[in-house]
Amino acid sequence: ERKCQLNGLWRNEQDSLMEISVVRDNGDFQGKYLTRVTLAGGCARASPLKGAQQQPGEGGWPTFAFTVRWDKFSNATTAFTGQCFVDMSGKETLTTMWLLREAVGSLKEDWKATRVGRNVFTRKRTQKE
Ligand code: B9F
Repeated sequence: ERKCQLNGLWRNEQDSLMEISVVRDNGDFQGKYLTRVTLAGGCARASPLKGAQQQPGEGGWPTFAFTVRWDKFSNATTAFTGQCFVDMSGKETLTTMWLLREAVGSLKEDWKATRVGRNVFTRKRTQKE
C-alpha cells in the first residue's frame, strides 16, 4: 500500500512541482523541487530536496519534514514540515508550513531574513505499483 508514501510527483497550489525519487526504509527521502514562484525573477530551476518521514504506524497519518536548498538562486534555504492525509476516495494531500531563510549580510539584518507560509500538495500523477 503506497498511500502516504511520499515517492512521486506532487504539485502545490502555487503550481510548484516536487519530485521525490528516493525514499529509504528508515524514512529518509530526497528529490528535487521546481518552484513556479520566485522572488528573483528568471526561469524556475530544479533545486535539491532532502527530508525525513515518520514511519506510518498506529499514531495516525505520518508527519515529515524536508529542506530545499535554493542553490540556483543564492544560499537561501526553505524548511517545510507537514503531514500526509488520505480522504475517503484515496486522494492524498500533504499540508505543510514552511520557513524560507534568506542569507543577509549582517546580524543587524537578521530580523528580515525569514519568511513563513503554508503550502498544500496533491499528487500530480499516480505512480505505477
Ligand atoms: O525566490 C526564492 C529566492 C531565494 C533567493 C533569491 C530568490 C527561491 C524560491 C522560493 C520559493 C518559495 C515558495 N515556492 C513554493 O513552492 S519556498 C516556499 C514557497 N513555496 C530573495 C531571497 C530569498 C527570497 C527572495 Fe530569494
